[in-house]
Amino acid sequence: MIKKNLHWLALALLPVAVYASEPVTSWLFNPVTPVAQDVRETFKIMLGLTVPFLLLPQILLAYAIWKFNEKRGHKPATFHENVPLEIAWTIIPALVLVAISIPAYSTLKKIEVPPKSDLVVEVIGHQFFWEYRLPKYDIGFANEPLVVPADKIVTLNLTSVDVIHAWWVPSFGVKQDANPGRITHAWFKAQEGKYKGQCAELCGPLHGEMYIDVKVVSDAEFEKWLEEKMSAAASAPADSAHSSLLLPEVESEVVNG
Ligand SMILES: [Cu+2]
Repeated sequence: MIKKNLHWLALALLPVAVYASEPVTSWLFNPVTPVAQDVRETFKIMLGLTVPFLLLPQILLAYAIWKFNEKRGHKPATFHENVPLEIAWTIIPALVLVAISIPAYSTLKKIEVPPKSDLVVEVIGHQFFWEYRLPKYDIGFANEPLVVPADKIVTLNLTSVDVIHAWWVPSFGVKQDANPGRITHAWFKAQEGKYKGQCAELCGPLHGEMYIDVKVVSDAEFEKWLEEKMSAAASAPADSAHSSLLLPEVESEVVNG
């Protein structure tokens, strides 16, 4: 009998064991920005606080089905209500929700309020590619990786020329809509590396091909890349120069909080 019980218990505790052994999050992207790290920590806290609410009723239910089975000679109980129990199962989840809201709001604030920007990048969604402009250096390009310096605050001003797109790089914890006629903001401060993303708003038949590549490089590499881009822009015909036509007011709109 005890052996049978242990089987149930082992089965019920399996998700806890899986969660405790870290790899449960290994299928997610590695966080490489402060925001992404906060998002990951918030996710873990939420999972830890909510999984017991999933498990406890299931364990109790399985136990009750086994223990109070009619075949085992149990007569149905006739009691109604249990006020202390009902108060407890209202107050405890309410307190857990309050506990969840603390890291959730502090993470949201971090996402919404960018620190002082080191580099402004205009991100423009097109059906079906991404265009980037660095107004400070008067360069722009499309259909190639965005190159930014490591450990610098990169502010993104996003918009779209046609439909709603969304610039999503999971490792950065950035997922921001790019809306036509509006400018939205996002920011990141990433470690060196190559990161992949994807448009995250269904924008048409080739939406699935709107990949995002970001190369986060050292200051020296970034300077070198800038020089190449600027000399290429200087030698190109005048009409292909990338002035900030779509976003004339963008620089003054940057949040430098
Ligand atoms: Cu899309």
